[in-house]
Amino acid sequence: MAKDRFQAPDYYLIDELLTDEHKLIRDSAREWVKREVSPIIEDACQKAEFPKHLIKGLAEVGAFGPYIPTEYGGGGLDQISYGLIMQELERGDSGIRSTASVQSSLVMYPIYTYGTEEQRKKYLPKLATGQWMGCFGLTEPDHGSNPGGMVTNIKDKGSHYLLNGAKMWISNAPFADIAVVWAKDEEGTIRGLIVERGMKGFTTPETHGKWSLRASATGELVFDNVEVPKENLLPNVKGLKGPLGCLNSARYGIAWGALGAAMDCYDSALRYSKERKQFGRPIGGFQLQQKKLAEMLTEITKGQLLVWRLGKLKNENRATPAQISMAKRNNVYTALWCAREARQIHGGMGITGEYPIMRHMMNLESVITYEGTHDIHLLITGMDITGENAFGG
Ligand code: TGC
Ligand code: FAD
Repeated sequence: MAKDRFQAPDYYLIDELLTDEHKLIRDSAREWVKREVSPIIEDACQKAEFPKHLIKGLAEVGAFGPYIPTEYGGGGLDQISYGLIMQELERGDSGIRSTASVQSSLVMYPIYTYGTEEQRKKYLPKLATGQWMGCFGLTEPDHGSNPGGMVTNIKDKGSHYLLNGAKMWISNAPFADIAVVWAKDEEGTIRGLIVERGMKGFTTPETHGKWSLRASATGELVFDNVEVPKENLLPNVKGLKGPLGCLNSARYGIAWGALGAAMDCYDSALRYSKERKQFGRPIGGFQLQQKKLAEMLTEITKGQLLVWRLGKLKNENRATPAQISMAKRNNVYTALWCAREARQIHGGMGITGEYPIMRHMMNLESVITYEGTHDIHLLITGMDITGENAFGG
């Protein structure tokens, strides 16, 4: 890949809405991505390998549990800081942001929010430093958009729970030390458990052949009569609202993250349009290319304002799940659309690994599906504004 010359677009001077601390956090994540991610990411994607050596650096830039209190090893930061870190990581690659999203919002968040004090102390500091990595098992082969239908189950055996079932499409599964797993108890109530690698009957086969998120490891979680100690149950939540509460936090991070990918595509396309000449002039001088660039910047700017406002609401505990759905849906779609426009501006070069465009585009095909599909988020908005449930069933 060519040298990383990224310059972030900020058409509406949104920097002025950020504190000095926000900018410091954002800039250090940006520098780290330029130094550590950009030089190796194309190769990692081509080889379909998760660059595990980045875990230490991710912890050092505060990507693991930015908003978890410092007494548990987290960053103690606000929600806008969290968003900015996700934006910068996904500017590098969606798979790198995915690793951090899962660790922060889908593993540390539920342990912090639904766990006991002992669980917080045992797991959170090690997750914050990346000494332990986690994954989140909600989706099953037959239950994706409808996780409430899950069949993975636990039975109370007195001294322990007996866990059976399978999860699929699980980010970080192949190398995770622990998994936060959602399963139904004998009454059919969804409960969360912490399952540790090494427990007998627990395996994590890797999913191969992906054309998307190739620098992120994806796998299954298979539970064959796994004996999970009772102290590994997350006691403070019951029902689907447990996993969905985690998703609110992760979807919020993705709304910021996807903009990072969009900004990278725009920046690369703008530079290319000034440097590439056809018919004796830079292609940026043609109206058709200007239309693409102007519309990309317009959509990015709208997305930036959306997440900034959402972050303010989230800091005040006023962001609703439906508002988060709107931002996730809009910003991921914006990013995918920008990637497609940028790909055209780069002409044939746009399909090569010389530029980040095609990698972002393929990654975003997963991002638009995971954490609730584009359709599901529209239905969440539809239900919120009409009061009518159009999910069916
Ligand atoms: P429904 O009857 O509407 O709700 C059941 C209970 O949950 C509550 N609830 C929420 N609570 C917190 N946050 C939310 N966002 C919530 N949405 C609903 C609700 O109030 C109710 O509570 P209670 O107390 O009455 O029991 O549930 P439903 O079965 O009709 O399903 C609703 C639906 C479709 C919106 C939901 O299930 C959904 O969002 N589906 C999409 C599934 C999804 O997003 N899966 C993501 C898997 S994880 C992942 O993709 C990680 S990728 C990570 C990476 O690599 O970055
Ligand atoms: P389905 O639910 O089968 O949907 C198929 C199509 O039907 C979609 O277009 C959908 O929008 C549409 N559809 C479904 N229901 C309706 C409806 N009611 N009305 C209209 N249209 C509908 N999950 C985890 O638990 N943990 C992870 O870490 C994780 N990581 C992932 C990583 C990757 C790379 C990918 C691709 C997925 C990951 N997922 C993870 C799973 C992801 O959350 C699911 O793929 C997603 O929720 C959709 O489920 P599905 O793939 O089963 O699609």
